Amino acid sequence: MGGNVRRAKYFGRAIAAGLLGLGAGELVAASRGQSLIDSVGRSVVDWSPRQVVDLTVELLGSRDKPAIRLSVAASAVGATTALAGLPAPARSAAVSALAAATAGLALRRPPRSVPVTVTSAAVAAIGTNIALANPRGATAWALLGAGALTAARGLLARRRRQHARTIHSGRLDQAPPTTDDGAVKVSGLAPLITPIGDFYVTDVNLSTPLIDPARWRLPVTGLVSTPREWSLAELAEQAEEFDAVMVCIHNPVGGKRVGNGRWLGVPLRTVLERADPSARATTLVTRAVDGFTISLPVEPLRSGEWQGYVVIGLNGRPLPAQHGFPARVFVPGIYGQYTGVKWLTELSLTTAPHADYWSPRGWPHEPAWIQPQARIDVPATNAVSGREVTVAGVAWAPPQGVAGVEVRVGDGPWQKTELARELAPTSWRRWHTTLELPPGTHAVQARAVSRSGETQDGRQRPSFPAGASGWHTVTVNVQP
Ligand SMILES: Nc1nc2c(c(=O)[nH]1)N[C@H]1C(S)=C(S)[C@@H](COP(=O)(O)O)O[C@H]1N2
Ligand SMILES: [Mo]
Repeated sequence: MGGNVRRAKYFGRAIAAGLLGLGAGELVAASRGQSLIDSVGRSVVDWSPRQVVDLTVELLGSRDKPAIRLSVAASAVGATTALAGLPAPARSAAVSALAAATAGLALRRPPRSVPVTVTSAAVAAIGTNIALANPRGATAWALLGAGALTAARGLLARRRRQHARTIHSGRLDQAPPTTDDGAVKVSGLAPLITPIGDFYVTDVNLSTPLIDPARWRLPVTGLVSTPREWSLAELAEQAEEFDAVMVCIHNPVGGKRVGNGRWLGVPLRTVLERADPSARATTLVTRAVDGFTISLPVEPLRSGEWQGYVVIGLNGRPLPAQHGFPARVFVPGIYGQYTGVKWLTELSLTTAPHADYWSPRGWPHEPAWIQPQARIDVPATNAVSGREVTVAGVAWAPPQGVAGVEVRVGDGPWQKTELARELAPTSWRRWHTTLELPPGTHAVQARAVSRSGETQDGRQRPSFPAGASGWHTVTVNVQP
C-alpha cells in the first residue's frame, strides 16, 4: 500500500517535471514559429517502415498527425519518469543528454534552425531539472507545463493565421471557379471543384512550412545554359488555369484522398525552355523546403507529352500554405507522391537518376500513373432506400479522361450511367443513374472506363506499389 503511494508520487512528480520542461521548451520554440515536438515527430514519420505508414493511413486517416504529436510528447515525459530516480548529478546529466538527443532528432531534416532548436531544448532541460530538484511543487509544475504547451500551440496557430493573411494580400486576379457540369443535384455527391477545406492534405511534416513570398525565388539550376530565378510575380505573368485531380497513391478504393482543383500554373515546358537544358539533362529534380525531393524525366515534360506545371494557385486563390505555398510542381495524371513537390525551392537538371524521399522506403522509382477509378458517393453504404435508387459519384482517369462509368447490382450485368459535362480530361467527372431494385440488401458496384479504352481493374490490391485497385462497392438496403 505504502509502496503504491510512493510509486504514484514518484510518477506524479516525474510527469510534472517532464511536462514543465516540455512546455517551457515548446513555448521558446513557438516564439520563433517552431515546435520541438513537431520537428522530432518528423523523424517518427521518416523512420516509420512503409507498412506502418500504410497501416496508419488506413486506421487513422488524417488524424495521424495529432497521434504522432501525442506519442512524441508522451515519450519525452515517459523518459523523464525513467530518469527521475537517479541521484542528483547523474539525473541532471541524463536530462541534458535527453534534451541534446531531442535537439539532434529535431535537426535531422530541413527546415531547421540550430539556434532556436538548441535554445528550446536547453530550456526544456533546465525546466525539467528545476522541477525534479523541487518535487514539492509538482502540481504547480504540471499546471505551468500544461499552460505553456497550450500557449505554444496558440502562438503557432496565430502565426499560421498571419501567414494566411499575407498570402491573400498578394492577389491573383482570377474568376471564381465555375461549378456547373449539369450533374444531378443530390445531397452527398462531391462538388465538381473540391473546396479547399475539404481538399485532402498529405505530407511528411507535422507543421506546415510557412514561406515568406517576398523573399522566395525559384532557381532553375544544373545542366542548363541559362540558369535563372523566377519570382512569384514573374510566374504569375505566365500562369494559366487548368482543372485536374490530385490523387494520393494511398487513397483506398472509394476513399477521400483525392481532390479536384482549378489550378493556376506555368507550364513546365515554358520554365524548361527558358532555362534551355543541355541535351544530357535527363532528370528534373524538384526540391522542397522540407528536404523532400521528387524527380521526373525531362524529355516528356520538355516535349509537352506530359503536361506539367509550376503551380501557384488553387480554386481562384493563391496556393494555400498546406498545399505548398508559394509554388509546387504538379503533372496531372501522376500520383501525388511522384507528381512534384509542394513548397518548391529549386528545380535542378541532372544526368543521373536521383534517389527521392520514397525510394529508400521501397516504393518503385518510376512515376506511377493514376489508375482509372469510380467512387460511389450516393447512396452511402448501408443507407436505407425506396425501390428507386439514385446512384451517383465521381470518376477520374487522368490524363486521358473518363469515357464511361458503369454500375452493376450483385453479379448482374454492367449498366451504363449518365455522365455530367467534363471540365477537362485531367479533371474528375460526375455521373449518376437510377436503379429499380427489389426489397432486400444489394451490393452496388461502379467502375470507370478511360478514354484510352482501359476498364478499371477489378482485382483488389493495396496502395503499394501501384495505387489501390478494385471496384468500389456499397451495400444498399431497399425497404419492402
Ligand atoms: N514537399 C513535399 N511535397 C509533397 C509531399 C511532401 O511530403 N513534401 N507529399 C506528396 C504527396 S505523397 C502527395 S499525395 C501530395 C499531396 O498534395 P496535397 O496535400 O496538396 O493534397 O503532395 C506531394 N508533395
Ligand atoms: Mo501521397
